[in-house]
Amino acid sequence: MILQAVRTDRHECCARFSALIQAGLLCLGLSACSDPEPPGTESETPVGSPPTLLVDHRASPAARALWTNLNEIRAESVLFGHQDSLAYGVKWRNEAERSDVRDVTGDYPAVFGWDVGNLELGHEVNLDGVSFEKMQGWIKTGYQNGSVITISWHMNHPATEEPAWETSPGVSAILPEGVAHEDFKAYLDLFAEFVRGLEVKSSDGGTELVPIIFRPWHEHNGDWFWWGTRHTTEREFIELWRFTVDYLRDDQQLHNLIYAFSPDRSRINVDEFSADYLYGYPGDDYVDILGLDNYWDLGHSANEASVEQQQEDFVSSLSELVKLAEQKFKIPAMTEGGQDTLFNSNFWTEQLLAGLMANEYSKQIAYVLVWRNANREQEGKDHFYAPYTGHESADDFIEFYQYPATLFQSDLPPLYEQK
Ligand code: BMA
Repeated sequence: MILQAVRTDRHECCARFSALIQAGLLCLGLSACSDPEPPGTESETPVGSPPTLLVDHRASPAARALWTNLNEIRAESVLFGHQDSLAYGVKWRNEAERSDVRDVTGDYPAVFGWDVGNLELGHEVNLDGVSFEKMQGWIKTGYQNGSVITISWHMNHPATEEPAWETSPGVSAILPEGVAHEDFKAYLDLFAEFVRGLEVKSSDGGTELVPIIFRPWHEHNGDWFWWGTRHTTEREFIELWRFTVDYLRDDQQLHNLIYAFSPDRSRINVDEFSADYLYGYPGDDYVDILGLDNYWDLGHSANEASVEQQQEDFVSSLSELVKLAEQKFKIPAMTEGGQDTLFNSNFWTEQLLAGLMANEYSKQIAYVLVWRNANREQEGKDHFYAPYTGHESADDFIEFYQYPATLFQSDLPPLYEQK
C-alpha cells in the first residue's frame, strides 16, 4: 500500500535515494512517502515544473531550487555559515561590506544567519542591536551574491512581552484557544510584513521574495525558552509549530519559506538519537530541514566529557542526524553552534572539520552555521564563534576555508536556479 502511494517525483528528484529504493530499503513505514497532498494544491503545480518536496507545495521556484540544489551538493560539500556576519564583528561595527569571516579569509560565508527577535515589539533594531532595515538590505545582498539566508526568532512572549528566556507563561496562552492568540497572530503578521520587504528582481523580469530557511522555535527540547520543555508540553509545541507554518503559508501566503526544525544536542542522548531528536517533531509535512544546534560537543563549558568523548559524540550526532534526514527525505544541517571564544586554536580542523569529514554519513551535512561575533566594546565581553584578524585560530580557519569540501560564498554554484 505504502509503496503504491509513493509519488514518482520523489524518485526522479533524488537520484541518491534511488539505489535505496531499488534495494527495497525505502518507504517502509515512512510517512513522507504516504503523506497526502493538501486539497487543491497538486493541480496548481504547473505541468513540467520541478517536483514539489517542500512543506509548502506552492513554494516559489527559487525556494524549490534552493532545497533541491542544497540536497544535491551536500553529497560533496558543506556550506559555511555565520550569524550576523555583515552587521558587526569583535572589533568593528557600522562598516559596509565588512565581516570577520571576510577579514580572515577574503571571502564571505555561504550562509548568512539573522535573528528577528524584537521585530514583534515594533522595535527598529533586533535584540542584539541590528537594524531591521539594514538586515533586509543585507539579506538581499547576500542572496544576490548567491549565499543562503536563514532566519531564527528569539520571540518575546506575546502575552507578557518578556524575552524568549523568561519562561512563564509557556505556549498554551498563544494557541488558538489561548488569551494571547490574537497577540501572537499580530507578531506573525509583523514577521510576514518583514518578509514581504525582501523583494528582489527575478530572472524573468518580475519580482520574487528571497528564499529564507526559517528556523522558528529552536532548541525546544531545552528548558531555557518559553516554548521549551517544562513550560510547554510536547503536544502544545507541535500545535504551535503547525499553527506557525499554516498561518505563514496559508493565511499570509508566503511561499519563499523553507522550514527548519532544530533541537539542541545537549538534550539528546546520542545512543537514543532518533527518539530524543524527534521530541516535539511536528511531522514530515511540516519540516523541510532537519537541523541540530550543537555547541555541546564542541567544548561547551557545562559539558564534563573528555575532549575525545565529545568528538566521538559530535560525530555520532552528525551521522545519526544524516541517517534520520535521509529516511525522511529531508536535508540535514548543523543549524547553529560552534565554540564560544574559540579557545582551541585548531578548532576548525581538529574539531569541526574532523567531525564533518569523519564518515560517509557526517560528510552529508549540508551546512554549518556558527553563532555571532559579539562586538567587544558594545557588549563588554568576549562572545564569538568565528575568528577575527589576529585571533589564534585564524590560520587554522584559513586551512578550513581552503579545504575543498568547505564552501564559502565565492565557491557556490548557482543555488537558486532549477537545473
Ligand atoms: C545568544 C547569545 C545572546 C544573543 C542571542 C540572540 O546565543 O548570543 O547574546 O542575544 O543569542 O542572538
